[in-house]
Amino acid sequence: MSALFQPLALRDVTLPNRIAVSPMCQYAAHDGLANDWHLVHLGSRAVGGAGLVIFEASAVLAEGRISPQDLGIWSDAHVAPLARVTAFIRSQGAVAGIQLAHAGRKASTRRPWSGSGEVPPAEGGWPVVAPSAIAFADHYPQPAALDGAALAAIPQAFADAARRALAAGFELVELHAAHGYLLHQFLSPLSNRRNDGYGGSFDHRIRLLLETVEAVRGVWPAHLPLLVRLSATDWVDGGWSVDETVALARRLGPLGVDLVDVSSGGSAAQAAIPLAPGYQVGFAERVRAEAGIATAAVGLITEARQAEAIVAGGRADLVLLGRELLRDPYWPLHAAAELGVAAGWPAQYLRAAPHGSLQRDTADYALGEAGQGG
Ligand code: FNR
Ligand code: 536
Repeated sequence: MSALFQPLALRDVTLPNRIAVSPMCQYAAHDGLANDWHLVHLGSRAVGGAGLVIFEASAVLAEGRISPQDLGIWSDAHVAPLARVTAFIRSQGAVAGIQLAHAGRKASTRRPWSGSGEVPPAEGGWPVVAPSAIAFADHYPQPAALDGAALAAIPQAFADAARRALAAGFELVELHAAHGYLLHQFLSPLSNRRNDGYGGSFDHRIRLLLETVEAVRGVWPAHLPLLVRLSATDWVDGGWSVDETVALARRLGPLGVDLVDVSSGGSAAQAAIPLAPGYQVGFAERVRAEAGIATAAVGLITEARQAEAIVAGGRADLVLLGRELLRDPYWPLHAAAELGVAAGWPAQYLRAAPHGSLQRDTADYALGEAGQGG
């Protein structure tokens, strides 16, 4: 029996397996609106057998976009184009989730294939905000410190976005508090130098995230799951640490967070990250064991047996794949075949399914006619 292909229940939502599409910016939107690219890209991965498809970082405010081409959910006009995509994903038996995000000081930057660093105002760039007025790196925008009404508006913006996500047909929301974006900027002492109630001590640095979780949980239905993505470590001395990640995760469960998606990095441009297969899995394992909350593992997970071992070994409840699912949208169907599990091949593709991975009720049709036409 495969652990990877066991369903996972999160509140009233049951993921059909433990394989999720990790959120990945496509830099393909105009005015934040989903379009045919998102339908085909995300839809293909639902066809390919992922149990959960998490839409890319979607900006809760226009100024929270990483690039001008980011997906957004800052207005009601964003709902209908997203709903077209979630309806297709659901029709394929997958669950649609969305990552809600604000880029903070890493906003208003060029998409990767159009150079790097700040988009100047003349080219449509905008002023950016952060916990403190410290730029991420050379060629990044100089942020203004968030204060007063603009700071109070952040949890509200995430809550408004969650309400729109529900209207758009999403069954799962993930808050992006990783990779050096706004919520992570508050967590990390590298980017948060405030001396008010939102900076300094651990309790003060985690406050904006906790308030955001509470605001979102207040509007996101009790029967639907809420996830938070964290960077477990900044990978530099004096930065956010794995111990702090565990302590934070202990606080998230009681506020109604169902699963912590454990990534790393993004706070410090100069960090040296020891990349290796599954290099972040140990963090998910620690959070799961020490904070008593479900976790997702992500990062250089590319092999079926590797993913199976992570779940079977109790190191994480869910695996997220990013780049491997860009290379091969049918990775989950191939993984099922490799693990000898019957997988949900789309009826339209049954004649191409390997014999071992057919479900009993479809085998007659798929294997009929000795593989010739018919
Ligand atoms: C990413 N990643 C990412 N992470 C995130 O939390 N929100 C996002 O929108 C994006 N966008 C994004 C775009 C692209 C093109 C890549 C390659 C990556 C990070 C991604 O979700 C994942 O955590 C990492 O890529 C590590 O997993 P893999 O790719 O090694 O499986
Ligand atoms: C990878 N990226 C993450 C993005 C978009 C750009 C690429 C995101 O989270 N929206 C990344 C991984 C880890 C740390 C920083 C960046």
